[in-house]
Amino acid sequence: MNVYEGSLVATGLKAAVVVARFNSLITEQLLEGAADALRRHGVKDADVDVFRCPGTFELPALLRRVAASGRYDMAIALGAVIRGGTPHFEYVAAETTKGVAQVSMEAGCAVAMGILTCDTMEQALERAGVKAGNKGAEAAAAAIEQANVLREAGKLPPARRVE
Ligand code: INI
Repeated sequence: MNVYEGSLVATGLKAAVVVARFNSLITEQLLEGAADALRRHGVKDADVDVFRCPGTFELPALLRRVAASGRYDMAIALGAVIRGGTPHFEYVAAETTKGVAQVSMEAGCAVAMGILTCDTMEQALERAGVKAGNKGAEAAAAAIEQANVLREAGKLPPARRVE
């Protein structure tokens, strides 16, 4: 049995972090968590580029452009969608998730989703470093692992045919 998996060693890797400004109280905390995780896993600060967009809805388009640049081993999307009194939450959350998924399938690099979808600001704060970890840091670790396993998968030689 041959098992391929990505390590969490990120020395030499380049990362793009795409952050929504909307609910910046939360998203800036996610960014701090992601930046800290990237640093702790060996990514140099100079190899991390941060891109900001207006809201979570705009994340996939910027993520796509950034991922398509070919400059990065990973692209991490950070946003916070918090339920209000209207169905807007549903639309933003659903379309963004689909958009990020589409980018991840097309991108030549690892794509990770650190987008909170919460009922309340309190829930979001908990997931942005207060009580339930930091989803930005988790997304960064996932991006590193995925970047490394994608690289392993990209090195696979074609199967030899026995005829
Ligand atoms: N954007 C968010 O990032 N989070 C939200 O909770 C949110 N809500 O609920 O409205 C939100 N809306 C803005 C949206 O992302 C777009 O920026 C806006 O619709 C302009 O296209």
